[in-house]
Amino acid sequence: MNRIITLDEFIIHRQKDFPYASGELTGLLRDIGVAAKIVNREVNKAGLVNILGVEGAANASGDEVQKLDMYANDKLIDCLKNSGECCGIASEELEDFIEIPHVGSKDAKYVVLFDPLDGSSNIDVNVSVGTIFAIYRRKSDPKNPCDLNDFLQKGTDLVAAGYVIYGTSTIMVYSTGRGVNGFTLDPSIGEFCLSHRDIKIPDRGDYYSVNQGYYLKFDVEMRRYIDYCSDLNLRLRYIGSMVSDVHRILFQGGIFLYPNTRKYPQGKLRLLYECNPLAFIVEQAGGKGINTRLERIMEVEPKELHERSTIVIGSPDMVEEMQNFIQRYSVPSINAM
Ligand code: P6P
Repeated sequence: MNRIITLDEFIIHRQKDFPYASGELTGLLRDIGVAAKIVNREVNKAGLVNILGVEGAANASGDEVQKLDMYANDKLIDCLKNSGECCGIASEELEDFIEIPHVGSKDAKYVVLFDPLDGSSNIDVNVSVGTIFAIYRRKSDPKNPCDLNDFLQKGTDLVAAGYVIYGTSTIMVYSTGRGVNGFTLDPSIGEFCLSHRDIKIPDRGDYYSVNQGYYLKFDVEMRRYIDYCSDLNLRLRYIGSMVSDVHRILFQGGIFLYPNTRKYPQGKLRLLYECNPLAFIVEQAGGKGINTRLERIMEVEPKELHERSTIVIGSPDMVEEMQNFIQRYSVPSINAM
């Protein structure tokens, strides 16, 4: 039986990969692990909300019951505040970024962006949800407060990124740019334990993941590709929780797509704290991540904190096939003529 390796032990051991690392990133990743354990506890109780009270009502102890995504948001901020390693945070739940005050004399080197509870609408029907996080080195002067440019960084500048999936088990998957590893929470000891070492995505898989309900609203190249997947008898798996859908693709191979629709002409998913971190993970595992303009997701220059993007990520051979469909079937837009 293999020896248990906890997340903390693994992070500290791998800190040696970074000769100049002085432990700040290690502290950040451990803080995110703590927040994930706290969120996991509440997500798993969500089914009891009728006993604990619904959002906005006071629970037995008189505390107001929060929406779980706001709860997750606040817990992540609390945990990241303590470390002193993070000078700023941006969240899907917050309109603007927030500056984190200095802890002691420490000059925080990093900013963190996250979607605290992606797919939270699925909680009411007991479907897996997830936390997605992205860590960048700040660009501004450490003596000054962080600024927007610290957050508007390309995916290629990511220092670390990952996600936590709260499902049949709770798994944290992350990368610091040297491969991808997964840690399963063992509730009996309250530790994330190394369970998936050096994850590699298969070159192709039997699954495609897209909201086929929008089929008639997709561009012709997307419809042709979906028809192609159907002709290949690939299996459609889409539960409307990006972390869960991408997690399946990462482990079993396949392709996840959220293209432009009439409602979301730029795509629905957020570039900075959904597309970039998951594309980083998929690329680190040997996969590919592009948008429907055939740009590598991680090379897109962000312009706004909450900007949206189209996304096609997954097994390299399948993303390349999708690229060919876009090249072959896309109709140049009239204004491009
Ligand atoms: P649709 C959840 O709301 C989310 O942000 C992602 O987790 C998910 O992939 C997507 O939106 C689902 O969107 O339009 O298919 O319901």
